[in-house]
Amino acid sequence: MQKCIVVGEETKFGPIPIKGDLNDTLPYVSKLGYKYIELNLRSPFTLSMQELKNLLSDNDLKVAALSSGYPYFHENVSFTSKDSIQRKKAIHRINEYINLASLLETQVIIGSIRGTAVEEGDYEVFIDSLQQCLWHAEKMGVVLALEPINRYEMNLVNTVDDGLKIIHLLNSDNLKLILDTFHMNIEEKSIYDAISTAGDAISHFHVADSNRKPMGCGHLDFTRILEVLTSTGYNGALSAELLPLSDQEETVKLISAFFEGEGF
Ligand code: LER
Ligand code: MN
Repeated sequence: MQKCIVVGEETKFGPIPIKGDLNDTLPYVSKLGYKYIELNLRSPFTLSMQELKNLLSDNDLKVAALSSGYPYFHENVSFTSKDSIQRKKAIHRINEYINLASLLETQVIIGSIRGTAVEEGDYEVFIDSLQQCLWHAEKMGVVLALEPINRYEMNLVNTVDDGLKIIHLLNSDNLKLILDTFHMNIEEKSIYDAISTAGDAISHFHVADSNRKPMGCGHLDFTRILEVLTSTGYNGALSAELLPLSDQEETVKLISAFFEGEGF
């Protein structure tokens, strides 16, 4: 497994430990010793492809996953939008992230973009949108990582079982799960069993403590979580997606202390 940290541009989405201009943040995380980042971009076109590639290679960084929540938080579009033009826009925007992911050889997280089911039939609409993106992802050789998210944020796909049901339904090697310890702590009967059940469907992993603060600030047992995760054969990134404390340096210090303590 590799230590990883979420880096993003300014957005309404809170749990990004390092926010700001990528020209400043990428050199910063590289100096902190990270080789992998998760990128939360306002748009796949924030930087030209060449600029982004140069910035990554100059700082010896690889992208473990691309977040894709920006169109949901800032453009008011989702996979379940009532207005079909808005829904098509959400699909189109995710397909643009898929195109970028293909060039960066990474995966795309499918989280908040799912939107909310409000009436009968909305689940099917969500599945239809996801299927359309999945066809594009298959064509581009990109994995979509579906994230179970807790009920206070979303009502579509809260648990690992919900996610696995969709994986079985759509039956594609390009559809996987990203698990998040913060959400699992709210939704799962046992975080450990949920990780084991997800098994080789896991393609990415978010770490945050029970209160979504840096690991060590809450009550999750990360040593045991990592033991179970290792036993599934997972060898991807452990990505710190968490709420920054008021002091960014302190946040980064706590994340580093966690990774060091776990032998990274
Ligand atoms: C995104 O990775 C996440 O965990 C969600 O809380 C997004 O709303
Ligand atoms: Mn997450």
